[in-house]
Amino acid sequence: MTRLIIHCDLDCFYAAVEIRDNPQYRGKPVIIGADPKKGKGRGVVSTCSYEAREFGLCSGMPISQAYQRCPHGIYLRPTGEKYRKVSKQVMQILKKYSDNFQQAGTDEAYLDLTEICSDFEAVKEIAEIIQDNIYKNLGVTISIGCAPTKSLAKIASDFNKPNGITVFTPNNFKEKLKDLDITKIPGIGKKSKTYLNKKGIKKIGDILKIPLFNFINLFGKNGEWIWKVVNGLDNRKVKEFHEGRKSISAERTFFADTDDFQEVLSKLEDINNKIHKSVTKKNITYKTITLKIRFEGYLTYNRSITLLYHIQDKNIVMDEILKLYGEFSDINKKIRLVGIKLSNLELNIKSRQTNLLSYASVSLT
Ligand code: TTP
Ligand code: MG
Repeated sequence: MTRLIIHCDLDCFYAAVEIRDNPQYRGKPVIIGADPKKGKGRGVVSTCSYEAREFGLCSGMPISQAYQRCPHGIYLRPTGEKYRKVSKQVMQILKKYSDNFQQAGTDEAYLDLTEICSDFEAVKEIAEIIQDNIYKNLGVTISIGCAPTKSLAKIASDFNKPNGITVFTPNNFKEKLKDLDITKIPGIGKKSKTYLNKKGIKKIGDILKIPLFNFINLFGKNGEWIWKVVNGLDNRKVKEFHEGRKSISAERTFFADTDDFQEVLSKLEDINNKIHKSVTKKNITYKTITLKIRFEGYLTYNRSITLLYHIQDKNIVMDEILKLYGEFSDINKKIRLVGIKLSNLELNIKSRQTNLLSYASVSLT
C-alpha cells in the first residue's frame, strides 16, 4: 500500500519571524546571524530571507563574506526565545492534522496521512489547509512535500520553496528527482558531492541508472541507504519518540586511574553491553554515538559521531567508540572515567540489525 507522508518545513524560519514582527523589513535582504561589523565580524549566517539568497547568501556562510556580497542587507542577531515559541506553536497546529506526527527539527515535521486520505489529491488539499492555517495564525509561510516515503517528502518540501507544495507520487517521483543535484539528498554534503562527482555522479538521475550493487561498489557503506532513498525504498515510519528521553548513557569510573588499553576496552565493553540491553528492551534505535572520557585532573571530553541511519547494533557502536577513542591517543594522561551515550533516538520499526553496508557515517559527508 502506498503511504501518504508529508514533510513540512518553514521558509527562512528565523528571518521570517523577524520580518513578521518588523513589516518594514518585508521584501528586503534580511540576514540573521553574527554581527558583520562592517565586514570585519566573525561568525556565520544562521539564515537569511529569500531576497538575501539572491545575492548568494546562505546558512553557514561566514558573516564577513555575506557582508561583502550584500553590504546593504539588514543584519540582525538571532533571538532564540522567540523562535522556540513560534516553533512550539507551529508544531501544535501540525499535530492537529494527524496523530502520526514527528517533529524532526526546530522548523520541520513529518505527518503520515495514510489513514485519513485516500490519495495524493486529498493529501494536497490538506497541505493547502495547513499552509493557510499556519500563515493566518502565525504569519509565517511553510513549504510542504507530499510523497510515499519520509526522505522523498523531505526532498519534495525543498523542491519549490518558499510557500510551495510539491507532490511526488510513486509514478512521477523518479522523473522529478532525476535532474536534481545529488546534494538535495538528505545527508549528502560537500565531501560526498566531491567524491561522487569524481566518479561521474552529479545528478540524482545518475544514481537511478545504477543497480544497487554497482552503487555500493562506488560509494561503499554509504551506498545502500542513499540508493534506497532515491529509489523510494525508505521504509521508516513517522513516529514521535514519546518517552521524553533524549539519550541513553552509562559511565564508569576506574578504581584507580589507568593507561592500560585492555582495562579501558573491557570497561567500554561492559558499558556498551549494558546500554545495548536497555535499547533492545525498549526497542530504541539511535543515530548519534558519543564517547565521554575523563583524564586525571578532571579534564573531560565528549566526542560524537552521527550516522545517516538509525541503528541498533552494539558492534557498530563499539567500532565507532574505538575510532573516537583513537582521537585521544596523543594525550599522555591516565584515564579516570569512560562513558558511552546514544542519542538521536527513535522507536524501532522492526529490528534493524545492520550489516556494514546499511549505515553511513557523517565523516564522509
Ligand atoms: P532550515 O530549515 O535549514 O532553514 P530555513 O528555514 O532558514 O530556510 P529554508 O526556507 O531553506 O528552510 O533551518 C531552520 C532554522 O534553523 C533557520 O531559520 C536558522 C537555523 N539554522 C541555523 O541557525 N544555522 C544553520 O546552519 C541552519 C541550516 C539553520
Ligand atoms: Mg526551514
